[in-house]
Amino acid sequence: MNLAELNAVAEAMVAPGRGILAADESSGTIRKRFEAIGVEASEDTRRDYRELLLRTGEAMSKYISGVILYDETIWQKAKDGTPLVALIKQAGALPGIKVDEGAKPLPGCPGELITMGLDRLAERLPKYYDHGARFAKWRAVIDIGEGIPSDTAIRTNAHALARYAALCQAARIVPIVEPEVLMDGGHDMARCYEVTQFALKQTFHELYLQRVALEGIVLKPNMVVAGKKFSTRAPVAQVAEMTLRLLKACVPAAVPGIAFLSGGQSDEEATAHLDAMNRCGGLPWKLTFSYGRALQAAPQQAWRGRSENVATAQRAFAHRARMNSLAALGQWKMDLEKKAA
Ligand code: 5MM
Repeated sequence: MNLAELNAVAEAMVAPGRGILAADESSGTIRKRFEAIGVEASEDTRRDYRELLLRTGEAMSKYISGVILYDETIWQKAKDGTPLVALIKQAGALPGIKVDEGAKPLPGCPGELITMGLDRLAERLPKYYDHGARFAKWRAVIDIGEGIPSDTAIRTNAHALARYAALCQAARIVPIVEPEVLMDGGHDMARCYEVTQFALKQTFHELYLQRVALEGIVLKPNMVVAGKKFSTRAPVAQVAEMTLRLLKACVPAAVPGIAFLSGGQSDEEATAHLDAMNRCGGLPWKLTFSYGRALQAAPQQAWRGRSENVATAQRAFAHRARMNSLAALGQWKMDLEKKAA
């Protein structure tokens, strides 16, 4: 493992004012997203949509440091024959690859999931590296509900994340470590804090046991927010304060950066929370975004599968990328959203 090389990639992923586009929806997830905008999912429509994003010059060259791709996408070519990976590199961003194979039921733990994909991962990683991938992603899914999460689910998922991270670093690929505590339930912020704390503590313990160099990873956590079915939404300042308190207690300073998932927050909430945290300053790691829905909901709505809407969709994507870039610098203002509306 060349730690300097891994560290340089990790630092580039969280460079000031830049963040990650999570465009790695699996075929099932992108089908759902396309259904919502009346688009039939096929290899071609998935390619056309991802090409639209990657050809958004302003977003890709100024605000996006890297793009997480799904296995199908990383091998695809644009309509004119240019490999999609080449579009990313031409814009000055880094190609990344989701290497997990999705979450399956965890035996003995009803309602809980374990992320799959460790078998043959050591053989798959060099192929992605040779094709240009310089970072990877693995997402563990932790649900909060009646009697869950169990210790078993937290520990087993943390172990898998650490095994994945060690394999990535051995293959010269920076692992994005994503233990996602879902915001689907009716729980309050304190419960989110408690569960996320357990997940992060356990994940860093396992990373230590698997001898993962923290200077060569990027952490992708959820923020501390109440479940979607909880009665009230907390003020932005409270989400920022609790999330920072949690991260300071759990994430070693050796980690170059933290790139949040949006997790079902509205576009503006995800931006406002990131901005509020960065305004606090004095943090040992960079804080940026690795958003899927909070970067793509607007361009998907604008596109709706029609070629005549491509330019409008690209403007919508560039706008969200710029707003989140400002938030990563602690320089976002709600007025900027209104002016664009
Ligand atoms: C883009 O969605 C990613 C892939 O999801 P599936 O494997 O379930 O299809 C997802 O992992 C995403 O990268 C993260 O959850 C962050 O996305 P959000 O939308 O939460 O910002």
